[in-house]
Amino acid sequence: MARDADVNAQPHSDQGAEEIMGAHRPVTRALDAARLNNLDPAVPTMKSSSFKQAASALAAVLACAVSHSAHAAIVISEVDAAGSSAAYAADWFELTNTGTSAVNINGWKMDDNSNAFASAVALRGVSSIAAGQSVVFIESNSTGSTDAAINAAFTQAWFGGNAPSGLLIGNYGGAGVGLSTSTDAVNIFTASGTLVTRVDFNASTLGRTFDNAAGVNNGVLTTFSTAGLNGAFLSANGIETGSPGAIAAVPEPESLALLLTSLGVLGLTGIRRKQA
Ligand SMILES: [Ca+2]
Ligand SMILES: [Ca+2]
Repeated sequence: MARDADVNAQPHSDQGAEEIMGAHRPVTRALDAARLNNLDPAVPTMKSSSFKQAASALAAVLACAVSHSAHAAIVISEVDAAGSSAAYAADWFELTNTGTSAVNINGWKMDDNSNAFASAVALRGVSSIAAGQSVVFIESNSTGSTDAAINAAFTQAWFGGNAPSGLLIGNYGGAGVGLSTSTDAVNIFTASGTLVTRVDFNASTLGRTFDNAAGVNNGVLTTFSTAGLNGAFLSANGIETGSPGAIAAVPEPESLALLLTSLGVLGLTGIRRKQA
């Protein structure tokens, strides 16, 4: 029974605290009401509700700006509508992240010149593009069952079977999308249907991809890849010229070492001059 008494004692103790706290409540409520009605001089002149609305609107604008800037960094840097005539028999395009941070492309889609999210098909196999990275997306079927074979044939044709380390290949495919060699387009959408970037192009030249290292957005591609420019080279099988996986020449290990050595020599020369 003593135990019951102890248990019962607790609410009494809480009640005591409530009574003490309760004495301050009217004051707290009055302060809250004053703040809400903007009577407190410490609060900015804008009404609390308007301030909250403005703050949330600003947050939305900033979130949109950040999201937009991340998307704006993605360009369709190369298109090969004549890839279907190549040994690997598949068209492809390349996306490059020209920004300074990775862009999550989960759920992103592509469409051709029907220019509609409703008819767009999923980009698969790649979920993020690192800053400065160029990723190749090769056309396949809608299920992905032919991806591996097509990607291997592509790697064989362009790189003799040995793709450069870090080369990322994704795929897409389905009824309604296909890049025509006469005239067509590539549209890239986010998972929610926002158009990220798009390009149009007219007649293709067999054996040369469209080079868009310049980053044209919502315009017509007119430049064909030329070996030695913007990382373009003649494919290993000697059929096509393009730059899958790059938008600039990647220095060979030997030439990079030579460059670093030259810089080192220049640096030493500079130090010697200062000392002289
Ligand atoms: Ca088409
Ligand atoms: Ca390229």
